[in-house]
Amino acid sequence: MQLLASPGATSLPAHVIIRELDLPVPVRLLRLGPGGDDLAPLTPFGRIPALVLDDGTVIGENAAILPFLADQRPGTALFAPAGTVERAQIQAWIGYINSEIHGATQRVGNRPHLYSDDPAAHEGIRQAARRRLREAFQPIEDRLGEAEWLVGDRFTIADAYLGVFASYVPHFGPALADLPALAAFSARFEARPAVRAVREAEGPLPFRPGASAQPAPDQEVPA
Ligand SMILES: N[C@@H](CCC(=O)N[C@@H](CS)C(=O)NCC(=O)O)C(=O)O
Repeated sequence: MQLLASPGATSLPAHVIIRELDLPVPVRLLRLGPGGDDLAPLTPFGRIPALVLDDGTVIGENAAILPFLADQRPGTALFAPAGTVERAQIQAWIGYINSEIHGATQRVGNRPHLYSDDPAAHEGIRQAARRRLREAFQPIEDRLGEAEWLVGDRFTIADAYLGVFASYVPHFGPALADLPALAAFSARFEARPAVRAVREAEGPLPFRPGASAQPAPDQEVPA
């Protein structure tokens, strides 16, 4: 197995779970953005993360990859057994973050040119997306105001997924400044030994809202 990733990108949660579970999965770091690696032939949806299995099958999307990685260690506290309410709750948060935080709001704000050909409209789209992003974070803020982690009383794959988006929040400025419980969560997330190890292995965060990701070296992080 091999994980296709890029420094500080939305592949970070999968890399974190590999470290949390000490899975023997090497991580290949690719370059995103202009002049970067062509993801289309490597991944099903032209995006990272992607998990390349030993038989050549490639699985895309955190929503599939995170549970798949956790299931490599049956009984891990990072997920929950099939058929349990906790498993459904963990998957619900991953679905919500994937659609409402990333797809519907964060990506719109970062790439307004995809939503209007008129450059004069881009700033308005960016601001509206940030307002909507703030609203979308409210259920998360509410939950984290009463508990340390999204489900139960322990860190799960849902928290690993949220962790990467929480790390982007300070870059959005005043529109997202008023999320104290999320900020405290982000500090807890970044302090985890697995997250620190991944940050160190991946190198500097290339993410800046409104800008393309900076090229990063195509390198492999050993398992
Ligand atoms: N919903 C996907 C989102 C994946 C995604 O958007 N990946 C971005 C990087 S953060 C990507 O690969 N973009 C392709 C590119 O920038 O060329 C997931 O969470 O797995």
